Amino acid sequence: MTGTNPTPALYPVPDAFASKARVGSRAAYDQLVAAAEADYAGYWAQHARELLAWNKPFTKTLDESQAPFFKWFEDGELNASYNCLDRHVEAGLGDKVAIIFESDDGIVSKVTYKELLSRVSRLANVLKAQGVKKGDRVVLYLPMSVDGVVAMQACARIGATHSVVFGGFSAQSLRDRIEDAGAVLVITADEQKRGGKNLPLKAIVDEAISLGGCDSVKQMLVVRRTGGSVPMVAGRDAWLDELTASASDVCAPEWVSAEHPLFLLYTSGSTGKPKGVQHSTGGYLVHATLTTQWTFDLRPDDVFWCTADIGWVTGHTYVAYGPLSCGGTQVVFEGVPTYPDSARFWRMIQAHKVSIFYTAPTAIRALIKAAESNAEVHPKQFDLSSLRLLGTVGEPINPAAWEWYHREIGAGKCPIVDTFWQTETGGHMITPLPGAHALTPGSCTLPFPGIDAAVVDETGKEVPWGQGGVLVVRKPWPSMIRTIWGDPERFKKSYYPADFGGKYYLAGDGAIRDAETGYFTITGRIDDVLNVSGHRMGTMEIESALVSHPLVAEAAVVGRPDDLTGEAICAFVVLKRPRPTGDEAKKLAAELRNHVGHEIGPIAKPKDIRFGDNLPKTRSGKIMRRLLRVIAKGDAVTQDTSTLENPAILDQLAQSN
Ligand code: 7RM
Repeated sequence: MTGTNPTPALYPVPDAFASKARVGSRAAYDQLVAAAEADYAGYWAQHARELLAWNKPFTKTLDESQAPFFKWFEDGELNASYNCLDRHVEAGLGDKVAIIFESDDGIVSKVTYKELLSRVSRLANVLKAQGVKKGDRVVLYLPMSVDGVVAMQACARIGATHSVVFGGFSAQSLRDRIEDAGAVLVITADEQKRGGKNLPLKAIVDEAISLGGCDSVKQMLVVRRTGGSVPMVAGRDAWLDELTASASDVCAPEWVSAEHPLFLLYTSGSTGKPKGVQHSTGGYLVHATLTTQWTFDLRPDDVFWCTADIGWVTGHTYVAYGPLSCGGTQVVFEGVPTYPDSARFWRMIQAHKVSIFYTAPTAIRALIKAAESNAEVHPKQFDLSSLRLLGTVGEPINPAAWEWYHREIGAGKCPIVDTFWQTETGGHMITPLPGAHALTPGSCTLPFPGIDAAVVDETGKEVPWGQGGVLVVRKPWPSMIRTIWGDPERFKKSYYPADFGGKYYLAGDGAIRDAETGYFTITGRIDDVLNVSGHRMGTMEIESALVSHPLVAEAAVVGRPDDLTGEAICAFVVLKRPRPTGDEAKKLAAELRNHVGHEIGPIAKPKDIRFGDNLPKTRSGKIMRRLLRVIAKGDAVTQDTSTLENPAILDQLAQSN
């Protein structure tokens, strides 16, 4: 799948789609690209003015004087929540449904724009009453819920910077994020419901705080979700519904500079601890809005459904901000695709007449497998005729899964937008515009108009089409990461390394352009970041978690291809005691897996754990991860191993599975 150039079996744009699309032809796309090239700042300024309501217009578009710390629309003032809510209510859309919420147990509720504004305003007033001020950080550890969206919007309304932590992260991970962000308040829920189970949330926040380093946290607000009993700390904890009930539902938005940090979102890097990616208000919202309009072609009568959790960037841009900024109607789903059975998505598309559906390749692959073994959960049992556009995100989609998605879900008539982007990019970077681009399975096609993406060699020189290289973005763009919270040096080193003269944004992915069409295919990460089921994991993070176990002397983590999850985590472990075999090895592997789950979260648990007497190392002591990747895959090592300190270990590790 990765590393290969797809055969250009092109799917033309369906006429029925193109004739109504916002960007309705390749010529229209080319014109937009040309407009951005001719007057880069002017292009973005025009969109920023047209797409958003500004309390104070900006006079300067792009400030490059402190590159790579770029600023966009800096002297302009706006409020993200005003743009997502008030302006639609003022335009007469108050009774339009903003969110169709379906709970894990199948209960559906609808929230209009007017109601959403009122809930956001109440919570915003509560936050103010608790002493939260503009610029303060608020950590959200919440289920996928209307409350989650409301909490994000309420922070934005008062100028507080939210940092959502995915509800699957452990107490330790949560603690690290609370401490790094210096959060003053945490919003959580008693419990969350996923797949028919009640899972703790508040208890994990309590544990996180008990681990120390969270002195910045003064208050905790608790959403009542399951009614499960949770201990409340007097003077610190309060039930959110009790406070919002008596709060005013009018709260004037706090106008902030376009550069004001809207949110931090922690993501894995190749080294050390997760980094707090800082996003702006103005530039971020411009791109969230524009991509929702062009990539998804969102229209007033669409029902949009992005299945991503608000704990990930996709749930920020294409749940909490983009669709609301556009005044759209969207589905928000609390549960998982496999509960009560693997037809959940298809049943929901049918029930809510979803017209635009956006999900991850890993979910598609799992549902293909389920449909193939059980006819009852096959999508053909359901009426999916409301669909007009499909999308994928998070990892490369293998052409076979793409074809199935296109045929079985899209009835062969819905374009698929394979959107490449990252936490750091804020919104789509390379993606089809569905009315403009013929599609090739496995290719994210061409850069979004105004995004100057290129494939270069180590010296920063563009490579010819058909030749693989490193993906970079040559010009700053409005929704780009502003810095890593508290660590500007790391921001520079990670994204603007000196290798490319410090001029290009380094995405951390490899890419190749098709020799004929110039279409991009992402070939995967070029650093020590793994992508498991579309979740980003740093190998170093997992290694640190493993070596924090008292029995572990040394660990090396690599990825290996996996049919279902894209990549799987494979850990090579050396214990402080003799290498275990048989049942003892199984028992210890289970223990280490749980340990990693406890340290980081279940998504980081290694699929394979292989024990060795030691690890393959160079004479200077470097672990040869390249060789471990070969072994993890089950391939024979054919590389020259003469520089190894201990070549015999390779045979032992190869047999350790
Ligand atoms: C949105 C998101 C980013 C990493 C990125 C890639 C991979 C994302 C695609 C993709 C191939 C895609 N943010 N990635 N989308 N690879 N095709 N359409 O996923 O920060 O969590 O991950 O995900 O490696 O660098 S993320």
